[in-house]
Formats: sequence, C-alpha cells, structure tokens
Amino acid sequence: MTETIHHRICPLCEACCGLEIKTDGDKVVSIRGHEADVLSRGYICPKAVALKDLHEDPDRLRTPRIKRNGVHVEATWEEAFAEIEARLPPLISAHGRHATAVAVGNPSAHKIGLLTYFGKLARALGTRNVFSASTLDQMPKQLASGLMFGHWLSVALPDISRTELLVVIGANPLASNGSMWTVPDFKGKAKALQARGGQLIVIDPRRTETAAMADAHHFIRPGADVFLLAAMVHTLFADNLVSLGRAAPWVQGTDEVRAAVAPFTPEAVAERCGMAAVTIRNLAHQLARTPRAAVYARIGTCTQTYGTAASWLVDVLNTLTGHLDTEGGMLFAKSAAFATNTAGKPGTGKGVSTGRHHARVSGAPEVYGELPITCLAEEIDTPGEGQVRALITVATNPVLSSPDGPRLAAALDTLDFMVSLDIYLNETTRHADVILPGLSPLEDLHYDVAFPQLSWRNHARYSPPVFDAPPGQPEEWQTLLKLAAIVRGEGAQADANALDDTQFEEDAQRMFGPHAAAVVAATRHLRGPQRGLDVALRTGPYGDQFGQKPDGLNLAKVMAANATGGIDLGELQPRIPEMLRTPSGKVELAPPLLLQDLKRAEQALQQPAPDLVIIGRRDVRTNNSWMHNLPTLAKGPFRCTALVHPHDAQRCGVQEGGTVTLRNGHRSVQAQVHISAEMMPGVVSLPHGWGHDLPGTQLRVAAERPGANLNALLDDQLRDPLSGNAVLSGVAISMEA
Ligand SMILES: Nc1nc2c(c(=O)[nH]1)N[C@H]1C(S)=C(S)[C@@H](COP(=O)(O)OP(=O)(O)OC[C@H]3O[C@@H](n4cnc5c(=O)[nH]c(N)nc54)[C@H](O)[C@@H]3O)O[C@H]1N2
Ligand SMILES: Nc1nc2c(c(=O)[nH]1)N[C@H]1C(S)=C(S)[C@@H](COP(=O)(O)OP(=O)(O)OC[C@H]3O[C@@H](n4cnc5c(=O)[nH]c(N)nc54)[C@H](O)[C@@H]3O)O[C@H]1N2
Ligand code: SF4
Ligand SMILES: [Mo]
Repeated sequence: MTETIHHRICPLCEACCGLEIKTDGDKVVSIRGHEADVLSRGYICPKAVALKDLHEDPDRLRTPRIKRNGVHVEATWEEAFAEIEARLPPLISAHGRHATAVAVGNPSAHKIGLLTYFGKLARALGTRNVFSASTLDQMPKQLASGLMFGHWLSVALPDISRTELLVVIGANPLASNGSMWTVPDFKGKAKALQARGGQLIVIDPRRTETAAMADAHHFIRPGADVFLLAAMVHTLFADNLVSLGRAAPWVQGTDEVRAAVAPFTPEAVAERCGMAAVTIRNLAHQLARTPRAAVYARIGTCTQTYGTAASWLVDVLNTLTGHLDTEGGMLFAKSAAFATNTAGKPGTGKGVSTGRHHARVSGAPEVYGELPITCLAEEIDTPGEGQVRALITVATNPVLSSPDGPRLAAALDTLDFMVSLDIYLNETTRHADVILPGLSPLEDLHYDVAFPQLSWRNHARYSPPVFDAPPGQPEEWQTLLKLAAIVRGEGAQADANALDDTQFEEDAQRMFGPHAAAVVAATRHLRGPQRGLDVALRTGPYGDQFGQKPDGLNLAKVMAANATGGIDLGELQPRIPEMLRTPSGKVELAPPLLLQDLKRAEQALQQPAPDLVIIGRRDVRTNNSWMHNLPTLAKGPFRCTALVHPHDAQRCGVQEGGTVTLRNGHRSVQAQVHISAEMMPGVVSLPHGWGHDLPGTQLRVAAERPGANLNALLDDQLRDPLSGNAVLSGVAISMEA
C-alpha cells in the first residue's frame, strides 16, 4: 500500500469545506475533514464521504453519448463533436441565433472551469435565451443587493462570530449548510453564539432542525415574509427606533421607505402572516435594542412572488437598526479574486439594471443577463419567429428542478437538437442528442469563484486534482471552448488550448492595454482557469500586482498553502463606502422598483390566503436532484415524504404512511405521508429533486426509490415579476387520500 494524502475543497455545497482525502493508487481510501482548513476547521457533512461513491459510480458517464434511433450509444469525443458540428451550425444559419437556448445549473457555481468559461459559450451563441438555476433560487437576493449596494454579488452577511442576535428567515442551514452565506459548521457557530448569551430566532413554516435548536421559533404563512418584514420596518418608524449607525452618512431613501411601509401595521399583516401583532412588534424592538444583531434570510423568502421585495426589506431592517456594515451585524466579504466590488474605482459604479431585453413569449425582463428558467418550456413549445429549436444544457436538470417539469420534458422532445454537458444520463439529459461528460470532481482542480465573496471569513484556497483525468477526456472549460468554436463556425477540429491562448491574449489586451504583453509573459506557464485565476489573484485586493507588491498573493502562493489549509485573510471588516458600486455612491434604501412592488403587496394583503399550501424541504443527505444515485446517501429512511400537520391529515382523511394525491389544477403528484406537528397547520412540505421513475435514464440506485417530483405539481407561470424567480413556496394545493 502506498497511501497518499490530498487536500481538496468539497464542491458539493456552498459551505466549501476543506477535505482530507486518502488514496491508494486510483482508489479512495477515506475522506474526512481537514482540521487545518482555515475556513472549515475540520467540519464536514455526510455528503463529503459520498464523493467516493460519485467518483466510482458505474452510472456516471465517462464517455460521450450520441442518440441513435432513440437510444444513447457510446461515442468517441471526435464523433460527438462532429455530430454537433454537423447539426448545430446549420440550424443557427437557418433560424438565427435566438433559435438557440442555453441553460446552466447549480454545479457550475462550484466549478471554476464552468463558471469562468460558460460565458464564452453564451457569447458565441449570442442568444437572448440564457437560463440558469439562479431563477429557481437566489436571483431576488442578487437583484435586491444589486439595487442597494451596486453589484449582484455584494451580499451582506451576518457576522456570526461576533453577533448577539441572529434572526434566520426561510433558511435551514442545519440541513443545507448555508446558502448565499458560506458558513461551514453553522451549528457549531450558532451554539457558540448561544453560549456567549446570544440568541438565535427562526421564522419558518416548519419547525426545522435549525428551529429546533433556536431560542425562539415562529411559524409564518408561506409567502407572507414581505408583510412581516414591512410591518417590522413600520414598527421601527412608528416607535422611533430608527438609528442608522455607522453606515448613516452613506444611506439615502429613509423617508421614502417610511412612507412606503406606512400601510403595513402589525395589526394589518398579522392574520396573513399567521403571527400575532405583538410578536411582530417585539421582534422589531428586540432587533433595534440589540447592539450586535443580524437578520439572514434565504431561499424560503426568495422563491415567492415578492422574493425581491422580501430580500430588500431584510437589508432595510438591518440598515435601519444600525447593523449594516458593523461588527456583529452584517458585513461584506472582501474576496481575493473575481469580486466586482473590489475592482475599478472604489465607492461608486454603474449599479445594476434589468430589462435590457425580454423573453419572446412572456415578455419577462432580462435580469443579470438571464431570462427566467420557467420561460424555457414556453420558448420551445410556442410557435413563431424566434422559437427555440436547439438547446445546450450545462450541469442542469430542469425536468426535476424547475416548475412544470412534465411540460418541459414534452417540449425537449420537440427540439431539433439538444446537447448536454453533464455527468449523468438523467431526467433532462435523456432528451439530448449528444451528451458530453464532465470530469469527476476528484479529477478536477478547484478554486471557488463565487463563495469567497459570500464567506463568513476571508480566505483564499486552491486544490489541485486528486486523480489524473482519464486519457483523452477534456476538462469542461475545454469542452465549452470547443462548443463555442463550433458555434462560431471555426469547426470541430479547433484546438481548445490554442483557442484559449488566443482569447487570453485578446482579453489581456483589453484589460491591461500597454501592460498586456507583460501579463501574458508572466502567466505563460499556465492555461485555462488556472491562468485566469492567477491574473484575478494578482490584480485582486491582496494581490502582488505582478511584482509591484512582492508580499501580495498569486496563484503559486495560494497553491503552496494547500496542505496547510489555505490562506486566512481574516475576519470580515466594515467596507462601506469603499465597496459600494451604486451610481450615487450611496446605499440605496429605496429603489423605485421596490417601492412600486410594495404597492402590489399592499393590494394583495386584502386577498384571503389559501387554506392549504405546499413548501419544499432539504435533507442533509441529499443535494437537489442529482445525489440520489450514491449508495452512501441513498440508504436509510425514505426522505421524499409529504409532511402533513395532524389537523390537515384529519381534515383530508389522510393516514400516516399512506399515499396522498396532491393537486394544483390539472397537475398532480402522489407522495407518501408522514404526519408531523413540525408543520404549521395548512402547510404541506415535500422535498424537490425527486421523481427518478422516468424512462431512458441511467440512475440505477435512484430508480429503486424514485420519490415524487414536487415540480410536477408547481406552475411555471408563477414568478416574482422583478427578478423572474420561480414561485416554489406557498402554492395552493388540495390533498386527498
Ligand atoms: N420545488 C423546488 N424546486 C427547486 C428548489 C426548491 O427549493 N424547490 N431549489 C432550486 C434550487 S435552489 C436550485 S440551485 C435548483 C438546482 O437546479 P439544477 O441545477 O437544474 O439541478 P441539480 O439537481 O443541481 O442538477 C445538477 C445537474 O448537474 C449535473 N452535474 C453534477 N455535477 C456535474 C459536473 O461536475 N459537471 C457537469 N457538467 N454536470 C454535473 C447533474 O448530473 C445534474 O444533471 O433547483 C431548484 N429547484
Ligand atoms: N443537504 C442539502 N444541502 C443543500 C441543498 C440540498 O438540496 N441538500 N441545496 C443547496 C442549494 S442549491 C441551496 S440554494 C441551499 C438553500 O439553503 P436554504 O435556504 O437553507 O434552504 P432550505 O433548507 O430549503 O431552507 C428553506 C427554509 O424555508 C422555509 N420556507 C419555505 N417557504 C417559506 C416562506 O414562505 N417563508 C419562510 N420564512 N420560510 C419558508 C422552509 O420550510 C425551509 O426550512 O441549500 C444548498 N444546500
Ligand atoms: S457541508 Fe457541503 S461543502 Fe461541507 S462537506 Fe458537506 S456537502 Fe461538502
Ligand atoms: Mo440553489
């Protein structure tokens, strides 16, 4: 035995834990937490161990597939690229670039190759039809943060190691390990907060794992967060509790906010929220009274029709109580690489806008370069000029992850051509004419592009591949460059490395002008995402500026720190005004788009709430739709159950362990019931990402216990009109045994 120890950042969720992986030859011997890791200090969850299953999964694709007579057959890379070249460019010539669409999913956020090269494919296609899982997830938070602070990834983060009060709304970090907030071992940090006399408060329609450890938990009617938050803001004004604190000189719009929330008294919203007016008032008072306090809200508050407004009001609360940009309150990370809020002129910028173009069928506005992914099916199945006929998917499974999966599946069958870059033959990729596999995560290098911008502590960590890639298999950035070249008519023969060199030189020219040649020379030993990363680190806020600051960071230094757990860049620090990128150079507390949307909420407040609604759920042993094929995670109790409150069970005649039909108009799914007082009465919870019983897939373990597809029940027409985000929570249903 010759065992080797590797240190590798886990690419599976946003906690980005450092792992210690022991290998023997080409076998994984063990996976555990890396104690020295500067961010995660040895913490891991059960999914990390499943990286071994993922690496060894016989169902994971290692060679391309081409669909011949309805069956996916193995093909060489040359054959696969030749098939794409034969079919895609002629379609574009005949029908134009908007007849193509591209959709990218969650794993791309965890892959530097996909994240930094996907844009090259999207630009080569030149289509308006760019979709991603962001509009099933965090787009409302990004839009609200963008409007307030000037950039899409300038998200305020709780300073968990110093706060005394943390209010968590619509998030369950004990299961999810945190989101839009990279905070490995949330539980340990929350316990430390409680041990120093602080409090954790959870607001959620389910008494979740996080709620169970909290000092207080309040149920809320799904979708009512905008009302709760507006009433809390109202209370701050009404009871003279507004105090802007350290951010005061840079905040504008307080008076407009005061006027906008005037109608939202605690009494006016109490019934809609399912919360007592006194509870709402007390929450606002406690927040204002506590010097170090933070409100954190996540997916439960985003995946609703007022997702952007709710996300905005969270930071309005943080600001009006003086907690924005303060120690123990909400702070902004200062990332070593890739952050727009560390680039260009400090303190002001272009800000963000939406609606540079619109979806053909629904007219939904573009947001952050994308259209809502819930528009994808109708763009394919609605005839007319600009109808989508060709689709490229990259690491996404919208047949399970996006509302009205069955409609989308039917639409995908009508495409003239579909390519998927994916590691499985699953519910979505089974529709593809060509599937191009990505590497196993253990064969790929790793540096997180997005999550250091959202981390509880500043850091820079790089991990090299644990195993060599199989001979002949391209890295995903190379595949993306080849696809881009085919689309541009440069042919399937184009060499990815040569393309990369040419494009890098062009980019360097644009970015560095007279210094371009020096930058190219200094990075000549690197290629692909490594080269881009070196440039980003060196020109970043801690960088060596290509030798001008010899003590500064570069890729070589970050790589050298791999075995010792990466480079710690310290606790988050106040960053206003330097991090702002709004045109005004201020924190925009009252963006007109959001004031306007509050009027819509005010009208909706008059409408009665539905008496039975559905929400989602996450479990620590799952990850969206694609980890149900891994034996380590799949074993144990069945997780795709519908949680039903005892009163609702009785009302609808439903038995423990029985099967229910859940209906939403013509849509329905059947699920196994678990009766649980964890649920708020009138709310049913079913996890998403299940429904592995569709024909034509290769997911043998997942198919043994397929579960129900929550998204077969949800409506693709329900969106937050501002961000385009899908409504996944609080949708009215009926239930029968
Ligand atoms: N009802 C409901 N629906 C939801 C949610 C919800 O809470 N409720 N949550 C939403 C959220 S937050 C998200 S982020 C989306 C996720 O939506 P998606 O991104 O569409 O779904 P995933 O299940 O993450 O699918 C990931 C895909 O990437 C593939 N993959 C995995 N690793 C790699 C890799 O290294 N390379 C490549 N090329 N492919 C890879 C997998 O095989 C799978 O096909 O789901 C959303 N859907
Ligand atoms: N184990 C595991 N970890 C994951 C994932 C996974 O699938 N499994 N997915 C990853 C992804 S892609 C993401 S985006 C993150 C998400 O991370 P989180 O945001 O923490 O997601 P959830 O665990 O779904 O928690 C959302 C909570 O919102 C509650 N909720 C639902 N509707 C409402 C509402 O209207 N109002 C309020 N206040 N609460 C509501 C739900 O009951 C649930 O407890 O998790 C990531 N981590
Ligand atoms: S919490 Fe997330 S990043 Fe950490 S080990 Fe688990 S899956 Fe990996
Ligand atoms: Mo997500």
